[in-house]
Amino acid sequence: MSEAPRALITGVTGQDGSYLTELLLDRGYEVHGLVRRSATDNLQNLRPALARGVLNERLFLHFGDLREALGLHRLIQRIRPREVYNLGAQSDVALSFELPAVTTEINTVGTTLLLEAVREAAPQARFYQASSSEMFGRVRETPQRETTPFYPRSPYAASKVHGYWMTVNMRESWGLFACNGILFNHESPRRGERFVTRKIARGVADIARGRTKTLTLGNLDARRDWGYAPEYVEAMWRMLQCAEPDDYVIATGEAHSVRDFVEAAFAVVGLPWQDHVRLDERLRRPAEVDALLGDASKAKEKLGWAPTVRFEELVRRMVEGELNA
Ligand code: NAP
Ligand code: G4F
Repeated sequence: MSEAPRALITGVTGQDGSYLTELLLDRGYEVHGLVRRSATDNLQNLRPALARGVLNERLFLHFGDLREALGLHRLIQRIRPREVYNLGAQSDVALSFELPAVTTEINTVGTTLLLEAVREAAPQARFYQASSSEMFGRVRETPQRETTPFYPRSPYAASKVHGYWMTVNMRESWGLFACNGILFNHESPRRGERFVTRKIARGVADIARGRTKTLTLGNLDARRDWGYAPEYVEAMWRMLQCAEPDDYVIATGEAHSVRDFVEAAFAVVGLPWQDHVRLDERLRRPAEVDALLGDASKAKEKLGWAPTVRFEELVRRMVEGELNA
C-alpha cells in the first residue's frame, strides 16, 4: 500500500459517500469503501470516482455490512485508516416506521460495532459520525444549534440519537478522536430517489417531457433547511482535521417548505405546479418533523465552513440534473 493517508468510508455508495470519495481522492488519500452486496447495481453514484481509473490503486472497495462485527474489525485491522467516516445507514425516515428494528440494527448497533472495531484495531484513527438534524425532531428551540436538546420523532431519529451519544461516549471514555456532524438536509442529483427533493425534481422533469401528468406528495407544509451535498462533505473532512474532536451543526440557516421547493422546481421548466401536484394522505408520516432550521455559527468560526449554494440554485441544479439524465 502507498504512503498516502488512508480513509475508510461506510456508505460509500450513497450520495455523501460518493462525493466524499471524490474529495478525498482529490486530496491525495487512499480511499477504502465498505460496499454491501446487492443483486442489482448499487455503484451508480461511484461512477465518476471509478471513471478516474484508480480502482485497486487508490480506491479500494470491500464487501461488508455494518452489522458484521468481525468483518469490520478485520477490515480496520488490515487497512489501519487514519480517518473513518461512518456514513452507512438505513437513512430513509419514512421507511424507518415500517422497519424500526432493521433501522436500529444498522444505525445504532452498526455504529456501536464500528466504534468498537476502531477502538480495538486503530485507536489513533479519527472518526466521523453522520448524525442528523432529525434528532431535533419536535424542536425545543429555533434555530437549532449544538446545545439544542434532542426530541426524536421517528425510529430513524431515535437510532441516530444513540449513535450520537455512543460517539461522544467513546471520545470521553476512551479518548477516541470522534466527531459528530449534525447535518441538516443536503441534496444533489445523487440524492436517493425516495427523498422529497429528488422525487420532485424527477417528477417535474417527467412532466416537462410529457412522460406523466401528476406528481403525488404528502405534507407540503413541512419546512427544511436544504443545502448542497458536495459542500457538506467538505465540512465532514474539516472536522477531522481539527486539533481537538468536537460536534458541529452544518446547515444553511435558511428554511423553505416542501411547497416552496415544488413551486421553484416547476418554475425551472415554466409550468404551473397547481395543475400537476396531487396530495395523498398515505404519504404522511405517523409523526412529522414540522420545521428544521440550523445555526452553523460554530462551524463557521471553528472550521471556516460556510455554504455557498442557496435554495433556488439547489433546486435548479436538481431539476437540470434530471432533465440531463
Ligand atoms: P444514502 O444515500 O441513503 O446512503 C446510505 C449508505 O449506507 C448507502 O451506501 C447504503 O448502501 C449504506 N448502507 C445501508 N445499510 C448498510 C449496512 N447495513 N451496512 C453498510 N452500509 C449500509 O445516505 P446519504 O444521504 O448519503 O447520507 C449519508 C449519511 O448521513 C447517512 O448516515 C444519513 O443517515 C446521514 N444524514 C444524511 C443527511 C442528508 O440530508 N442526506 C442529513 C443528515 C444525516 P446501499 O447503496 O447498498 O444501499
Ligand atoms: O426528503 P425527506 O424524506 O427527508 P427527511 O425526512 O427530512 O430526512 C432526510 O434528512 C434528514 C436530515 O434532517 C436525514 F437525517 C435523513 O437521513 C434524510 O436524508 O422528507 C422531507 C419532508 C418531510 O417532512 C416529509 O414528510 O418532506 C415531506 N414529504 C412530503 N411529501 C415527503 C413527501 N417526503 C418524501 N420522502 N416523499 C414525499 O412524497
